[in-house]
Amino acid sequence: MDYFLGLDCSTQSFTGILIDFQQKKTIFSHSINFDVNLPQYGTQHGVYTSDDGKVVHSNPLMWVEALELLFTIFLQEDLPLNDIKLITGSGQQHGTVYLNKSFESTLKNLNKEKTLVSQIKGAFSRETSPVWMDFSTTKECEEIRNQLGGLKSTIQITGSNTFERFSGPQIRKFYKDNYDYYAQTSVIHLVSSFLSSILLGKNSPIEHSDGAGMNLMNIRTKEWDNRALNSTAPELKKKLPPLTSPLSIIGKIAPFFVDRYGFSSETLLIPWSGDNPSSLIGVGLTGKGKAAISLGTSDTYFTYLKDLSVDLSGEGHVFGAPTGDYMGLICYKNGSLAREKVKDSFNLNWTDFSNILAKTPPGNYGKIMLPYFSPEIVPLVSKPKVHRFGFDDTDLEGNVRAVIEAQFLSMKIHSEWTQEPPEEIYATGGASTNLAILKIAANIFKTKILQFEATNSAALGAALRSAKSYYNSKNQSFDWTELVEGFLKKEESVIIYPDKKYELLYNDMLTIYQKYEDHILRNGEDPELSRQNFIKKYFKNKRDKQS
Ligand code: ADP
Ligand code: XUL
Repeated sequence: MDYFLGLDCSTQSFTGILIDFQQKKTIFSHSINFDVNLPQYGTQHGVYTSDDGKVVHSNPLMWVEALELLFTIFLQEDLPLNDIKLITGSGQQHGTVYLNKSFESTLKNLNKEKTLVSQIKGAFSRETSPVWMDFSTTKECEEIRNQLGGLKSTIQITGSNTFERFSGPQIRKFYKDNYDYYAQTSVIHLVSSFLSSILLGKNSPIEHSDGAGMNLMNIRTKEWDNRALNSTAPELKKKLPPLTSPLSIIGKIAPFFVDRYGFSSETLLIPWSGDNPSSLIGVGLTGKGKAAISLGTSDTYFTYLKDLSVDLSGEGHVFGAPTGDYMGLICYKNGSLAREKVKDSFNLNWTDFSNILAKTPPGNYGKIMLPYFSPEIVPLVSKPKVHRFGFDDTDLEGNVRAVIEAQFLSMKIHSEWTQEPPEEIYATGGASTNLAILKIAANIFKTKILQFEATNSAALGAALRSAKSYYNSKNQSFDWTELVEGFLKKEESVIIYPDKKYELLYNDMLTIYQKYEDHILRNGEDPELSRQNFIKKYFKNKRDKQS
């Protein structure tokens, strides 16, 4: 029996998916929600946020406890853990974990009678971990970018501009603000490589796909870049684990897990990756002409890239792909939590929210929102503020449709650098269950959208990466597409087609939306007249609803 386990430690939850490769099916899937199942850590949406919203951390011990809880549930469910051939996982990208010199020795001497949490809690040189939602390193971004020779040169070296959430700027801030603790740090892990180390029982390497989200790895050579390291913090190379390719086998599962949970001592491991690269596999984006939207805590839009092509405007990123190629990605901070803000401000549930989307018209009577509920990554907005044109915050229907239209108008505008318009878009993440949201996305992108049954494509991607690596090691190579397709069952997915009758309307709305971004963010001309003309053109018989 060839079973593979895929894990994913995302912002709000920790998921495990066990697949039976021969039967091409998922045999067990379960998520631990941090706020609900581990309330003792006191997180909200999986994180701790400072009053000004800029500092956002999480608790690495909570992630470890979630892993233990999940494995305990596996035991209770009597899953065939002994038959799992290979395990890997993925983690929310960019977040960093700071460990002291006791980390590795602790991992090597774990006692199966005690919990992991109780044994590793003394191994951190920083109690909490900055995560991808953190926005507190603008100064450090500027310092590193200048050291690297400016915007274009930074992008050419690392694949991305410096971003507040990226690991390099975060590490620099820690070094500057807490030098003593930085000095006591023996190893700095990503969320992915930290959890990979726990399963391995020693420090795990960082793999290329997630390493690309640090502003520290050279995107061409896939090695640590000395210029980037030196621009970030002293002695950094000594504190980083080595880099490795995504499918390389890094060892076998640590004896602790064999003794405590009944895994086979022969279970192989490959390094954990970032959640978006893992989703690339989990939605089957292994060829050109397709794109995916992941509507989780963050909203991301990503594509597979056969060849390296960077975004010199500085908004997008190029990460490694688990296939050994590349992926292009843009990330929005105002994803699910912005949608939830609107939903909660009117005391709605998701069904009410969807019903409103279904009954309000595309174009929203010309009501336009720039939805910066919190600082935004794309376009860069440091000071949160929600801008509304043609309505106010008491307009229930207007706000519900405006937030969704704004999110996809922005995504369409800012994703254009990644490739030619895709032929189809795959949707994943918690909000991808919402067909009313996907319908708007399909109309704005003018592209059909496929909704899969599994919303956690990162964990599924991890299980599939495990299978690919295992069969490679047995010289029984499967083509990625062949490997993935059996699991995704595209023929059973729900397809949402764009409605041709809204093509023109959304073309016009895209132009107006872009003008509003220019107006608010770059002092561009006020597009009020264009908005009024839009209202006249599309809603002339509904004057009572206009403003
Ligand atoms: P992450 O992996 O980033 O932790 P998920 O992909 O699990 O997040 O998505 C969680 C989010 O999904 C929640 O914050 C919630 O807002 C959103 N969500 C869940 N159900 C729906 C729904 N029916 N419609 C819209 N959004 C939803
Ligand atoms: C991607 C990003 C987020 C996190 C959390 O660059 O910051 O999507 O990976 O999921």
